Amino acid sequence: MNSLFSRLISVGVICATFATAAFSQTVQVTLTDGEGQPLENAVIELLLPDSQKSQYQQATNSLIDQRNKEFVPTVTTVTVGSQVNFPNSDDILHHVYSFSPAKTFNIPLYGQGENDDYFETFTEPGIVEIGCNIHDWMLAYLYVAETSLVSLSDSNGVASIANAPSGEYSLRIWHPRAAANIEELTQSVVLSSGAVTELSMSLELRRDRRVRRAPGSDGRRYR
Ligand SMILES: [Cu+2]
Repeated sequence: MNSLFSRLISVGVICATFATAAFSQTVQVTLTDGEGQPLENAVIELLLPDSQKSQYQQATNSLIDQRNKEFVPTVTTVTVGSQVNFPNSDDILHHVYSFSPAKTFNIPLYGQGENDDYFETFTEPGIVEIGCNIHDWMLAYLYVAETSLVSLSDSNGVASIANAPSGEYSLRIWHPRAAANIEELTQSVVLSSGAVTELSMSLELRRDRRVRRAPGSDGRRYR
Protein backbone atom coordinates (compact mmCIF):
# COMPACT_ATOMS: atom_id res chain seq x y z
CA MET A 1 0.00 0.00 0.00
CA ASN A 2 2.74 2.38 0.93
CA SER A 3 4.48 2.14 -2.41
CA LEU A 4 1.19 2.63 -4.32
CA PHE A 5 0.45 5.67 -2.18
CA SER A 6 3.87 7.19 -2.84
CA ARG A 7 3.46 6.61 -6.58
CA LEU A 8 0.11 8.42 -6.52
CA ILE A 9 1.71 11.35 -4.75
CA SER A 10 4.54 11.62 -7.28
CA VAL A 11 2.08 11.48 -10.20
CA GLY A 12 0.23 14.37 -8.55
CA VAL A 13 3.39 16.42 -8.24
CA ILE A 14 4.32 15.83 -11.88
CA CYS A 15 0.87 16.97 -13.03
CA ALA A 16 1.13 20.13 -10.94
CA THR A 17 4.48 20.97 -12.52
CA PHE A 18 3.06 20.60 -16.02
CA ALA A 19 0.03 22.65 -15.06
CA THR A 20 2.18 25.51 -13.80
CA ALA A 21 4.22 25.55 -17.00
CA ALA A 22 1.05 25.47 -19.13
CA PHE A 23 -0.47 28.50 -17.40
CA SER A 24 2.08 31.13 -18.35
CA GLN A 25 0.61 32.33 -21.65
CA THR A 26 -0.58 35.92 -22.10
CA VAL A 27 -2.80 37.39 -24.78
CA GLN A 28 -2.61 41.15 -25.26
CA VAL A 29 -4.91 43.13 -27.52
CA THR A 30 -4.42 46.76 -28.54
CA LEU A 31 -7.77 48.30 -29.49
CA THR A 32 -8.46 51.45 -31.47
CA ASP A 33 -11.66 53.12 -32.63
CA GLY A 34 -12.53 53.83 -36.26
CA GLU A 35 -10.38 56.98 -36.13
CA GLY A 36 -7.32 55.17 -34.83
CA GLN A 37 -7.65 56.51 -31.28
CA PRO A 38 -7.02 54.20 -28.28
CA LEU A 39 -10.28 52.50 -27.28
CA GLU A 40 -10.87 52.32 -23.53
CA ASN A 41 -13.47 50.09 -21.82
CA ALA A 42 -13.41 47.31 -24.41
CA VAL A 43 -13.69 43.80 -23.00
CA ILE A 44 -11.66 40.83 -24.20
CA GLU A 45 -12.55 37.32 -23.04
CA LEU A 46 -10.85 34.04 -23.85
CA LEU A 47 -13.51 31.34 -24.31
CA LEU A 48 -12.64 27.90 -23.00
CA PRO A 49 -14.29 24.54 -23.66
CA ASP A 50 -16.58 23.43 -20.81
CA SER A 51 -14.03 20.87 -19.61
CA GLN A 52 -11.51 23.61 -18.82
CA LYS A 53 -13.78 26.29 -17.37
CA SER A 54 -14.02 25.16 -13.76
CA GLN A 55 -10.38 25.85 -12.95
CA TYR A 56 -10.82 29.53 -13.95
CA GLN A 57 -14.08 30.32 -12.19
CA GLN A 58 -12.91 32.04 -9.05
CA ALA A 59 -15.62 34.59 -8.20
CA THR A 60 -14.59 38.04 -7.04
CA ASN A 61 -16.73 40.71 -5.44
CA SER A 62 -16.91 44.03 -7.23
CA LEU A 63 -18.31 47.49 -6.65
CA ILE A 64 -20.09 49.95 -8.93
CA ASP A 65 -20.34 53.28 -7.14
CA GLN A 66 -22.76 56.15 -7.76
CA ARG A 67 -21.05 59.51 -7.60
CA ASN A 68 -22.25 62.87 -8.89
CA LYS A 69 -25.23 61.11 -10.51
CA GLU A 70 -23.05 58.78 -12.57
CA PHE A 71 -22.07 55.14 -12.19
CA VAL A 72 -18.35 54.68 -11.53
CA PRO A 73 -16.91 52.78 -13.31
CA THR A 74 -19.09 52.67 -16.41
CA VAL A 75 -17.82 49.23 -17.54
CA THR A 76 -16.92 46.43 -15.13
CA THR A 77 -15.99 42.79 -15.76
CA VAL A 78 -16.61 39.97 -13.30
CA THR A 79 -16.42 36.18 -13.41
CA VAL A 80 -19.72 34.28 -13.33
CA GLY A 81 -20.85 33.70 -9.75
CA SER A 82 -19.47 37.03 -8.55
CA GLN A 83 -21.28 39.54 -6.37
CA VAL A 84 -21.50 43.27 -7.00
CA ASN A 85 -22.70 46.01 -4.73
CA PHE A 86 -24.01 49.40 -5.78
CA PRO A 87 -23.39 51.88 -2.97
CA ASN A 88 -24.82 55.38 -3.25
CA SER A 89 -22.16 58.00 -2.53
CA ASP A 90 -24.44 60.93 -3.40
CA ASP A 91 -26.58 62.90 -0.97
CA ILE A 92 -29.67 62.21 -3.08
CA LEU A 93 -31.61 59.00 -3.75
CA HIS A 94 -30.91 56.53 -6.57
CA HIS A 95 -32.98 53.56 -7.78
CA VAL A 96 -30.80 50.95 -9.51
CA TYR A 97 -32.23 48.34 -11.86
CA SER A 98 -31.55 46.00 -14.79
CA PHE A 99 -33.94 44.48 -17.32
CA SER A 100 -31.16 42.51 -19.03
CA PRO A 101 -31.84 38.78 -19.64
CA ALA A 102 -28.51 37.88 -18.01
CA LYS A 103 -29.73 39.43 -14.74
CA THR A 104 -32.90 41.27 -13.83
CA PHE A 105 -32.86 43.12 -10.54
CA ASN A 106 -34.28 46.15 -8.83
CA ILE A 107 -32.92 48.04 -5.83
CA PRO A 108 -35.63 50.58 -4.92
CA LEU A 109 -34.85 54.15 -3.91
CA TYR A 110 -32.01 54.38 -1.43
CA GLY A 111 -29.75 57.03 -0.04
CA GLN A 112 -26.12 57.41 0.89
CA GLY A 113 -24.79 54.53 2.98
CA GLU A 114 -28.09 52.61 2.97
CA ASN A 115 -27.05 49.65 0.79
CA ASP A 116 -23.31 49.52 1.37
CA ASP A 117 -23.55 45.87 2.44
CA TYR A 118 -26.09 44.78 -0.17
CA PHE A 119 -24.86 42.60 -3.05
CA GLU A 120 -26.48 41.23 -6.20
CA THR A 121 -25.11 37.86 -7.41
CA PHE A 122 -24.49 37.30 -11.13
CA THR A 123 -24.84 33.61 -11.99
CA GLU A 124 -25.32 33.83 -15.78
CA PRO A 125 -22.67 34.96 -18.26
CA GLY A 126 -23.74 37.92 -20.38
CA ILE A 127 -23.93 41.68 -20.50
CA VAL A 128 -26.00 43.44 -17.87
CA GLU A 129 -27.09 47.02 -18.53
CA ILE A 130 -27.62 48.88 -15.30
CA GLY A 131 -29.68 52.04 -15.06
CA CYS A 132 -31.15 54.40 -12.48
CA ASN A 133 -34.89 54.93 -12.51
CA ILE A 134 -34.49 58.56 -11.41
CA HIS A 135 -31.61 59.70 -13.62
CA ASP A 136 -32.12 58.50 -17.19
CA TRP A 137 -28.55 59.24 -18.30
CA MET A 138 -27.01 56.98 -15.65
CA LEU A 139 -25.82 53.80 -17.39
CA ALA A 140 -23.28 51.15 -16.48
CA TYR A 141 -22.37 47.84 -18.07
CA LEU A 142 -21.43 44.72 -16.21
CA TYR A 143 -19.79 42.07 -18.38
CA VAL A 144 -20.25 38.72 -16.65
CA ALA A 145 -17.57 36.46 -18.11
CA GLU A 146 -17.64 32.66 -18.26
CA THR A 147 -14.26 32.53 -16.52
CA SER A 148 -11.67 34.85 -15.02
CA LEU A 149 -9.85 34.99 -18.40
CA VAL A 150 -11.27 38.44 -19.11
CA SER A 151 -9.82 41.94 -19.24
CA LEU A 152 -10.87 45.54 -19.81
CA SER A 153 -8.86 47.88 -22.05
CA ASP A 154 -7.15 50.81 -20.34
CA SER A 155 -6.78 54.43 -21.52
CA ASN A 156 -4.10 53.26 -23.98
CA GLY A 157 -6.59 50.78 -25.47
CA VAL A 158 -4.62 47.82 -24.13
CA ALA A 159 -6.24 44.76 -22.54
CA SER A 160 -4.32 41.66 -21.52
CA ILE A 161 -5.12 38.28 -20.05
CA ALA A 162 -2.30 36.54 -18.20
CA ASN A 163 -2.10 32.98 -16.92
CA ALA A 164 -4.08 31.59 -19.83
CA PRO A 165 -3.74 27.98 -20.97
CA SER A 166 -1.91 27.21 -24.21
CA GLY A 167 -3.83 26.05 -27.27
CA GLU A 168 -6.31 27.38 -29.78
CA TYR A 169 -9.28 29.27 -28.35
CA SER A 170 -11.89 31.81 -29.35
CA LEU A 171 -11.26 35.38 -28.23
CA ARG A 172 -14.39 37.48 -27.79
CA ILE A 173 -14.26 41.26 -28.00
CA TRP A 174 -17.02 43.57 -26.81
CA HIS A 175 -17.53 47.30 -26.40
CA PRO A 176 -20.77 49.10 -25.44
CA ARG A 177 -20.68 51.08 -28.69
CA ALA A 178 -19.24 48.49 -31.09
CA ALA A 179 -21.07 48.60 -34.44
CA ALA A 180 -20.42 44.88 -35.05
CA ASN A 181 -22.14 42.29 -32.89
CA ILE A 182 -20.36 40.04 -30.45
CA GLU A 183 -20.28 37.03 -32.83
CA GLU A 184 -18.62 39.10 -35.56
CA LEU A 185 -15.99 40.24 -33.07
CA THR A 186 -15.03 36.74 -31.97
CA GLN A 187 -11.88 35.34 -33.51
CA SER A 188 -9.58 32.38 -33.13
CA VAL A 189 -6.25 32.80 -31.33
CA VAL A 190 -3.42 30.35 -30.80
CA LEU A 191 -1.58 30.72 -27.50
CA SER A 192 1.85 29.13 -27.69
CA SER A 193 3.47 27.78 -24.59
CA GLY A 194 5.13 30.53 -22.53
CA ALA A 195 4.50 33.20 -25.16
CA VAL A 196 2.79 36.60 -25.25
CA THR A 197 0.34 36.65 -28.16
CA GLU A 198 -0.24 40.22 -29.37
CA LEU A 199 -3.18 41.31 -31.51
CA SER A 200 -4.44 44.66 -32.80
CA MET A 201 -8.10 45.38 -33.43
CA SER A 202 -9.93 48.40 -34.77
CA LEU A 203 -13.62 48.73 -33.88
CA GLU A 204 -16.14 50.93 -35.62
CA LEU A 205 -18.32 52.59 -32.98
CA ARG A 206 -21.98 53.53 -32.99
CA ARG A 207 -23.11 56.91 -31.74
CA ASP A 208 -23.29 57.18 -27.94
CA ARG A 209 -26.92 56.29 -27.22
CA ARG A 210 -26.95 57.37 -23.61
CA VAL A 211 -29.56 59.95 -22.69
CA ARG A 212 -27.94 63.36 -22.68
CA ARG A 213 -27.60 64.84 -19.22
CA ALA A 214 -29.24 68.25 -19.26
CA PRO A 215 -27.18 70.92 -17.47
CA GLY A 216 -28.79 71.87 -14.17
CA SER A 217 -31.58 69.36 -14.64
CA ASP A 218 -32.26 66.50 -12.33
CA GLY A 219 -33.67 64.49 -15.21
CA ARG A 220 -36.35 63.36 -12.79
CA ARG A 221 -38.88 60.92 -14.14
CA TYR A 222 -42.06 60.20 -12.21
CA ARG A 223 -43.87 56.88 -12.35
CU1 LIG B 1 -29.89 58.04 -9.90
